Amino acid sequence: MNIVFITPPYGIEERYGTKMRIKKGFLPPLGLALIATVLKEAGHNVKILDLPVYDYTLGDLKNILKSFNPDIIAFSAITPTMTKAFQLAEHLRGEFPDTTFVFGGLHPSLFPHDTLKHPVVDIVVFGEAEYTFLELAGALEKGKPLAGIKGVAYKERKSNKIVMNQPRPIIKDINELPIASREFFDMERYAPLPNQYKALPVTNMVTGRGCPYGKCTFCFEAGDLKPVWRRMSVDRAVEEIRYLVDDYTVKEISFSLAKPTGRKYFLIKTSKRQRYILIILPKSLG
Ligand code: B12
Ligand code: SF4
Repeated sequence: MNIVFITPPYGIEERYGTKMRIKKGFLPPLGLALIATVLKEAGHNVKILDLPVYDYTLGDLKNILKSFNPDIIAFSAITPTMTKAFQLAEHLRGEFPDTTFVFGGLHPSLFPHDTLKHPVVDIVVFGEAEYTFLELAGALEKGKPLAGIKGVAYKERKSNKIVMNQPRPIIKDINELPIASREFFDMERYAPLPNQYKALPVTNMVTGRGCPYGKCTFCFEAGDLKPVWRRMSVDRAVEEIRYLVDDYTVKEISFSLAKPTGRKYFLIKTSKRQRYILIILPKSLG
């Protein structure tokens, strides 16, 4: 199947309420890259359009999509980008009447029912989506029913009734996931904010999910749906660092975690005695 993932445009001005025109501050959306990697390994044709790093007009976007001829257009959204995701989907719906419109990401995961109430949305994938999306794409390809696919909510075609399937259990061991392929991105378009790195090329890694503290009441990481805290193994992390150094000659890595860490190093908890290993990225791993 031809599957395209879209993140709505969301500039630094909107993110931080600043009037400064800053072109940096964007990092590849690795959640999407993981889903795309899993789908590609299963034989699907996948594209990611991370709109914050492009200056496409709506016309450009439509042309790109038309030449890709998508069976599924999948929108990724967090709460601040939901309105834009809906607007974009509304603009595209008329041009792609036979394409399935899927919504996923943090906000649709928290509010799948509300998201589906919007007429433009066909299906919501809630929670971690690597395996859910793979199963969903397989079912859509073969025209199979969606009932029973864990982690999926959808509108029934005839009645328009919203159906919520069971949630999918979390991925207990995140080391089983493939390395998120960076081939889906124009890597040179990405860099953190200017005061957050020293040398280019710089990129990001996500070495865990959830938060080990999970107690701050204002935070998603501490809410009813808080993700269970899981870490990547040292071996798996080093494997990904090697890939980034060898294939993309990166000089710095920003480790993105909910847990407070800094750039260029990360902490791994080693034992119940609360010991930590500090890993500092060497100049060369070769
Ligand atoms: C790393 C991170 C960042 C990095 C992003 C790096 C990157 N591009 O990947 C940086 C520092 C750049 C960042 C920026 C921002 N972030 Co942030 N970030 C996170 C953090 C800590 C981890 C995200 C992550 O990588 N998770 C691991 C990956 C594998 O999961 P994922 O991305 O969610 O993707 C999975 C699923 O959600 C799903 N999925 C995702 N998209 C889609 C799409 C479809 C179609 C489908 C089917 C499934 C699907 O499948 C993926 C694989 O399982 C989260 C906390 C969290 N627990 O999510 C906050 C979090 C997402 N960020 C948040 C916010 C607010 C922001 C900013 C708006 C902050 C700001 N003012 O600038 C910006 C927005 C940038 C943007 N355009 O998205 C909030 C969102 C709150 C909300 N209600 O929406 C969170 C939850 C933090 C918090 N605790 O409140 N962030
Ligand atoms: S991510 Fe930060 S704010 Fe959220 S629960 Fe963890 S420590 Fe608290």
